[in-house]
Amino acid sequence: PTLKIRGVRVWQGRLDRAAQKAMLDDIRDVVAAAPLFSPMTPYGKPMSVRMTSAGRFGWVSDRSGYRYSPTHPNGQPWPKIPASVLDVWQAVSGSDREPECCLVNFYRDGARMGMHQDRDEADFGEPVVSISLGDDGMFRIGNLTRGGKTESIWLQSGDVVVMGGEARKIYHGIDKTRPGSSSLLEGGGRLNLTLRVVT
Ligand code: MD3
Ligand code: FE
Repeated sequence: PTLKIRGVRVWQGRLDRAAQKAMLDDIRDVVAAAPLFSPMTPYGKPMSVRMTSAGRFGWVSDRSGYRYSPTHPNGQPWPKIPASVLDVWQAVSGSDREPECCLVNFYRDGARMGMHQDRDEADFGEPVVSISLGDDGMFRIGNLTRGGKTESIWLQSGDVVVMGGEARKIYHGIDKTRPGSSSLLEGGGRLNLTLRVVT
């Protein structure tokens, strides 16, 4: 990794422009098969980040709460995780399992993700791998409990982040994006792919 912050490993520039474009094409196919939606929080307010998934399970949230589901809210199974994305997992995760969920987060201008832990998965021994595409995103890294001092870094298109071991349960979030910072996505915005073993 080019950077290690509180156990979070960051590979800056892990994907070159050609690899980013190829992956973006694959994600376009995923989004065509499983359209982005605005998950409803249990409080009844839609999230500002739009989402979809690929893999055996996808992350959904509605008035009855959030959970992993084998189907999109439209009732269809999720598309397969693209090989270009699986290759990154193989290269950096150190896991001998395959990811079961590729969550696709799409940030348009003003979208953000509040500080949270990823704790809906059965095995915290399995890492989470994140791939950033498009506009820069300000990633905030906190602690194992809510609150306390935090550190922030800008994630750029092509950066890969791995949360394993202790870091797996750290509070984290995306404060903002930098609109117009990347020309990768035709209409602008930031895409983040997170790979997880769920069961
Ligand atoms: C640190 N997504 O989908 S990815 C999420 O950029 C999520 O869309 C952010 O947090 C995004 O849950 C951040 C980086 C990330 C993902 C999972 C983590 C960092 C993490 C799990 C533990 C610690
Ligand atoms: Fe998260």
